[in-house]
Amino acid sequence: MTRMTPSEALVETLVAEEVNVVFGIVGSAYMDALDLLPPAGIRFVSVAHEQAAAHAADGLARVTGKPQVCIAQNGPGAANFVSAITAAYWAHSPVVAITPETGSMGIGTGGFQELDQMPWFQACTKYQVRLNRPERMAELARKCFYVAKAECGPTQLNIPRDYFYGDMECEIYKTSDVSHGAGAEVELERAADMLARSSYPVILAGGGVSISNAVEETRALAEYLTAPVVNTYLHNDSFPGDHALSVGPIGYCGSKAAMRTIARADAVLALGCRLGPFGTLPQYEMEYWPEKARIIQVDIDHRQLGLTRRVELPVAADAGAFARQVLMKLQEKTGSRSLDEQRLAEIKKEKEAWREELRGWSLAPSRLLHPRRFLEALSAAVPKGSIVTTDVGNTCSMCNSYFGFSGPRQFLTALSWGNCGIAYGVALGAKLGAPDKPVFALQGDGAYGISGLSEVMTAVRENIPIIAVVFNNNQWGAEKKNQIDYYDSRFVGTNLQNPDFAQIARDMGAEGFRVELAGDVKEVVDTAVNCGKPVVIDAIIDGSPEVLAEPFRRDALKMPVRHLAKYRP
Ligand SMILES: Cc1ncc(C[n+]2csc(CCOP(=O)(O)OP(=O)(O)O)c2C)c(N)n1
Ligand SMILES: [Mg+2]
Repeated sequence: MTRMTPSEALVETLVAEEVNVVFGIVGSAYMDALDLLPPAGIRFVSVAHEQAAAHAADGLARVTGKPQVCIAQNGPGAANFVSAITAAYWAHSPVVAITPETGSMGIGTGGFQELDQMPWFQACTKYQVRLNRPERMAELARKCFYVAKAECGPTQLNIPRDYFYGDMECEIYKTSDVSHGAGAEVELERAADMLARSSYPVILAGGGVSISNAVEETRALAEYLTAPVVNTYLHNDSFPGDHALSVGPIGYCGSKAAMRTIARADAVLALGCRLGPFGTLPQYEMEYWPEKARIIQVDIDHRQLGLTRRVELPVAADAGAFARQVLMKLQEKTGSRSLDEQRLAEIKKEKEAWREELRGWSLAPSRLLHPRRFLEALSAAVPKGSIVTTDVGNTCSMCNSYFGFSGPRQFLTALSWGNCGIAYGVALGAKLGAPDKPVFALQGDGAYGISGLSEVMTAVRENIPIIAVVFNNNQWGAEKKNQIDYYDSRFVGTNLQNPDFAQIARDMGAEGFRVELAGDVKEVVDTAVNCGKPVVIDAIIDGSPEVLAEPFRRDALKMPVRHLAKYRP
């Protein structure tokens, strides 16, 4: 036991958890702890809006696999975290949100910046605690780190502001890492049996494969079975895109090759995967989900098993440990096997057909640079091994069929939270976790306005050289597409009028480039990668109706009905 103040206990806990960076905006509520960060060796990264702080902690957590921290002033500061912490929740990202609050003697009186912060974070955290005595600071902070790691998700440490002060005896130590195990023996037996009997098994590799660093185990199992591997929606980095068995992602704007392949499966191993409902919706007018296939679902969270689809074998386990054990069982049952060359040839043909079709789409005539032509050039120009974050929008969604990855923790996206404005903040954190890798934040012009543009100031001030690519089509394109398809092109609130983003970037101290031709993309990207400064690439692309991708939510939109004469077109 050592004598310390609660502020010291908090900061010492961060040190014990190997936290090097805290993201936030300063506030009087936690001045006492803030003052200790530099001598503790912790960098405070000050952002323009708390949303970006929480996104950055999420980005750093996704890249490092370790829990990361954001902190904000009570009330409005903490409230600004909520959407971004929800993004981290659906990304299964261990973020500890520290939310100082009104002093303990004022709670409930409607004081300055008072907010009951517990309900605000209830639905987007795995664990939340309101510090009830200052002496428990280290213990409860530790609990937040423990649960964030063990349950792969955000936690909230809520601290009445007067509880940073005082004296106490306390013990500081690092939390343990718990492993989730391979699943029960009987489940492993059944899984091996189902896969051995299957004539066309397909592995659906989810975010859990990346999170549990299970790419090698997945690859070994896939090769043993000659099972094609499909990525779940927006987890394009859960299996190496250049592997002969990789067929790409299913879901919105994903790979037709992947969807045609999984449609043929008689058994699906959904590995590290919650089978999110949006991720398996029909696409390209294709009902590809194999309704008759036998499904094995593996997830560390038992609450996700069988939640959205009936599965024959649910297994609460770690993706990597499960895959390793099942492979051993299969080898015992069926000995050594060689790759099925005929199936490999089929997969290759399927992928080539899709690539050809996709190529054709980008060659369609367009007024300005075709977004697909641009994405083709951009994906070719981005150096292998780069980290790419994407936002939510029509152009960003098209990225799903252009970007493949060599390994996990390279493609950081909004996933099912689907919030515009995520990519820049996540990229800020990602770059701090992987300073030697180029980090690209891909955003539509609308999303860039939500959180991006103002955070360029953060990147400059904090010297975080990320490369933003703004898909500038002067519109909220994804929503405009709904108005085109459902509302006879009556545009309400979907047109934008943008300033010169490259010039503004230069004014803010970053580098700025404008691109209007596919042929210029490579040179600009090379310059951006080598310039060592934050860069904004303003890509002027076509946004006409003909070049937009399908609406996101075809599944949920209806043609309008109007009973009142004044609303009839
Ligand atoms: C925070 C938030 N607000 C609104 C939406 C609804 N929304 C989904 S896509 C989209 C348009 C995105 O426009 P932009 O970023 O310019 O990309 P584009 O579709 O033009 O490529 C909007 C507003 C959302 N997903 N998130
Ligand atoms: Mg746009």
